[in-house]
Amino acid sequence: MKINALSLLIFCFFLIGNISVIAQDEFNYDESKVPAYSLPDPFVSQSGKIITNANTWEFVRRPEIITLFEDHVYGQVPKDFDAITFELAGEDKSAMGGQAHLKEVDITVTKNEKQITIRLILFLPNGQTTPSPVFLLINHRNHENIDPTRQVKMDFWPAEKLIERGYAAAAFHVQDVSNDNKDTFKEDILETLYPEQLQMANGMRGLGAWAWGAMRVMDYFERDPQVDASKAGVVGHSRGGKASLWTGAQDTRWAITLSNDSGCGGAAISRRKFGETVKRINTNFPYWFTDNFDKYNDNEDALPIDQHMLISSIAPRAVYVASAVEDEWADPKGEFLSLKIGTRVYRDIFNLPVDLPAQLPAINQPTHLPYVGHHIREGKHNLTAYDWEQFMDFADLLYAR
Ligand code: GTR
Repeated sequence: MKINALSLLIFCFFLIGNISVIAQDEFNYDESKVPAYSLPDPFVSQSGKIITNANTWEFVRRPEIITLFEDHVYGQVPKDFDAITFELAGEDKSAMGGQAHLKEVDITVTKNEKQITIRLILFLPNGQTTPSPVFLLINHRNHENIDPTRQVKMDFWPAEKLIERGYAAAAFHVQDVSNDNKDTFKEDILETLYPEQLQMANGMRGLGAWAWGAMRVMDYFERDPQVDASKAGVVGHSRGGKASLWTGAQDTRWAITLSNDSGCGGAAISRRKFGETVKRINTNFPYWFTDNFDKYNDNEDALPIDQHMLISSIAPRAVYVASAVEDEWADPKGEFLSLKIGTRVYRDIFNLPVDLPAQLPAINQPTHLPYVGHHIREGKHNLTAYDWEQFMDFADLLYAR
């Protein structure tokens, strides 16, 4: 049979048409097609004990939940090392036209005579008589987003605006701890400090490494007299938002945990399978999660946790979930539900006045309760000046209490 150019072209169109049908069918954006699901109960321990008070929450249920997330989702986050040092690598006491004091701090962690260094960029507001509250951004985008020279200024990290409002602006790049790349993610802390983790099915991977990095920055905050470490917020966008939630869930030193458009493996309920799914994220980004997470590809109902319990484990410290209406891939409704259901622990265990609306709130109408914040803004998947303004408004309220 002879294949001429026209029939080849027709065949190609046929193929492309079918591929796009397959691609669209694979992911659900239709609320009526969200499967029925039941969520694991944060208030019942693994041995069946009903958790009713802060003591059993703190000492029984919360540690269980953290271990479940380690074993099934993010992997362990080792905390042991031999030494940590902080070295001022650069300083400008009149940065931002005199408004801020810039410190570039090298945080070096040593284990078994091997070292890695995280470069922290920190702007402190000048003219303060008391230590400054601080926001730390876990930056996974280009380095220019956190430019210490401020020749480049991006809304992704509006350091000038933070300074204007009396907050210290801090950021580090994830590449210092684990490169955001499936081939090279091991090269930093994993191969250097914690190689045994790479052999474990519940070992640390990318997101855990980034959370580890944020914790080392907190180690620094606790030692800098210009920083009020008791008023520190950890912020991340998307993959960074997954890492910030995992940071705040484990490390109780953070006063506020903020996630922006964190989606699947972040704030969104996995069982909803709306937009990005567990299988899709494990396929595209296998190096973010621990190996055991693969067991839940097309099998979300078997997860012993869901993401609402990540929110619960932050209690009673403040938590903020931000979404964008055009970011359906991250499932804004699933992100809100997770916050709504997860923060029942704040109310029922810690007696905090947390009562989120029953339905996903309207666009650009933030809900700022004393310990829980939420907004869904107009626009796409991104971390914007609007998001940061809400984060600061929320922190203003919390810290004024
Ligand atoms: C998307 C990915 C998400 C999210 C995001 C990001 O492509 O599917 O899980 O993390 O990237 O980090 O921007």
